[in-house]
Amino acid sequence: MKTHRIARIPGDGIGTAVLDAASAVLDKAAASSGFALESQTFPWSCAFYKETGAMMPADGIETLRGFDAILLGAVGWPAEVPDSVSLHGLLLPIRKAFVQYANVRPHRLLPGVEGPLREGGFDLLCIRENTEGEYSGAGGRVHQGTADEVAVETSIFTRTGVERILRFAFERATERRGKLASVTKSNAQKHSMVFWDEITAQLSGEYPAVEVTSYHIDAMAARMVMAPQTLDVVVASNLFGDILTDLGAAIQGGLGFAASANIDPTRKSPSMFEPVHGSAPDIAHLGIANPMATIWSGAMMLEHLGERDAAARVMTALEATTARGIGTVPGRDRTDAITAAVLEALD
Ligand code: GGG
Repeated sequence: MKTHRIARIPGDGIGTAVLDAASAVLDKAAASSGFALESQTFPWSCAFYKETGAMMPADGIETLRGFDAILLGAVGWPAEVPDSVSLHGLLLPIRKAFVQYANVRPHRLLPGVEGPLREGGFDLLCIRENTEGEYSGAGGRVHQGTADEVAVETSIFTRTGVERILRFAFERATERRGKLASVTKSNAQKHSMVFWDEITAQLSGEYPAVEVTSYHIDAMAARMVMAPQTLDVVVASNLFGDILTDLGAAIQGGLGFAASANIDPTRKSPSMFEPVHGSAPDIAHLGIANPMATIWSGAMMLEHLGERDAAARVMTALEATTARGIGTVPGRDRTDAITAAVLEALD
């Protein structure tokens, strides 16, 4: 039987609950589609950091390299571990080491889910640059603790990095409705963002079927709220993409619905699939975490692994569940009940 090797990293807070839910659904879809998911679970998390002083072992990246894909829950918490440690100690090194330069985040309303907007019909795909930009980690602090203290955080944009994410976005727009929105703040940031705009203009000649519009981040934030139905593919830098996709989650009904895929388009390394949301420690022990985003991320993983039929069946089951009104209101239904309903819809 065809087998895909999956590294599971539940992480912190609600990460375990949502990952267990997704694994139950994905395993069932695999079994009925004639393949298997051979999963190994790694306890790498903030709790692991508290015990060992690191978010993952020194050979963590090499361990993950032996897998076909990584499924991650959420990191961040307990509070005494700074968020920057969880991000720079686990998520960002994985994205960078495996050149997962495209963070793909779909935003649309599932049936039965009421977003906060009056016009519900939108279907947009955010592509976030995932390996450089504002999250490069370059910078430092001097004169700490004094009145002269200075902190510098340097954004790094390379031609290779910008060109490859823009090409990826142009290609997604070509496959979809042929519209690409490129997001910068090039009126204020006159080096990196002007560079991004120039490369967008250079590439647009190679994709004549794609209509490209450049937006400033502030205008795009307003457009995603006021007129998301006018958008198809949206591409942005690491920080801007991170912020816009929480906004995308909000218009699709909440963070419980926002899925994501950290993709290495060359397929030389494992890609990583995770919900957009964090560890939500305030609800971690209440049993009410919404597993929809993680199940959807799992469907994206199956699609990436070439299991198109199983991926489509998982999405159909997810949509059948929300169409029944299950899991559609944040905090109302229990994680177990939502998972059971998705499993039942997979029959
Ligand atoms: N679901 C993954 C998670 O815990 N994300 C928390 C977070 O802060 N992510 C920031 C990022 O995606 O760059």
